[in-house]
Amino acid sequence: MKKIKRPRAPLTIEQKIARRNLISFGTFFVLGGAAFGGWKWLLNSPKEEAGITGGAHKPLRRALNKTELFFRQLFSDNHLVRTYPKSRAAQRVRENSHIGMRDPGFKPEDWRLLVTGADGRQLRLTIDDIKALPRTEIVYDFKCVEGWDQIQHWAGVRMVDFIRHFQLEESAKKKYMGLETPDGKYYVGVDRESALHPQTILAYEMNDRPLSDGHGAPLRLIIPVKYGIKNLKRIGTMTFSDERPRDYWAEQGYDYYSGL
Ligand SMILES: Nc1nc2c(c(=O)[nH]1)N[C@H]1C(S)=C(S)[C@@H](COP(=O)(O)O)O[C@H]1N2
Ligand SMILES: [Mo]
Repeated sequence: MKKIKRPRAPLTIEQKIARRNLISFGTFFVLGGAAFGGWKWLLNSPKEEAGITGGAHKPLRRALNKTELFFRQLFSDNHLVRTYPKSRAAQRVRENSHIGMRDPGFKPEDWRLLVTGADGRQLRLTIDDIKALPRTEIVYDFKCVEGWDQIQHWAGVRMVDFIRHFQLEESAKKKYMGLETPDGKYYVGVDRESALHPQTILAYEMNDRPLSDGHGAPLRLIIPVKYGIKNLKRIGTMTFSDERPRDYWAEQGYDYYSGL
């Protein structure tokens, strides 16, 4: 005898809600249990021997020690901004605002990049010091919060290469990098991950020519993961801190991160 499959009656709204509640409730318990288990595992994990950081639980310590891993993760190709062939780059590149670039006393030949490490160590670098490092190029879509964008071609040194070369790794572990114009009138704070993003560069060329004054000569920030406002032109100083450095547009109410 053939069994006839009776079609199941469609669930009523109430049944559907009840079922969904049961699922959410279950998920809550499972996840909650996992979190609690994880916490207990951490609490019961062995403590490391006495020392500078003695007493920290080993799994935490392991995470803290992974500087190399930290840098390697920043190099992951997962979050790269889209790039274009050079032929797509604009020849007439837009020039926007010039805050911090109107100091009549500014002499390009006297310019130095003043870097203050987290330990207080100071570097005074010439543009040639910076040009001596490996050169990198990028062609990408530069975006300004005012509503325009343009495919542009920049060249300079990758921030990570700069950090490594001048042995600023310890400083670069701070949560933020602060950059200011030589006269201190325009300034930005950048979160560590964005500052060390593999596409972030200290740029000294545009379209294969040295930066013009208006575009930030002799050195500017090109940070493709951020809107234009963070791309500080004419960098004078660089600092590192766990506190947020002051930020010109954040003070005017713009998002501090201004990420894309
Ligand atoms: N020193 C300085 N840097 C600055 C600015 C500025 O006014 N002063 N404007 C920012 C803004 S809002 C944008 S969109 C870009 C514009 O860069 P550009 O003039 O090379 O197009 O620079 C950024 N960097
Ligand atoms: Mo902008």
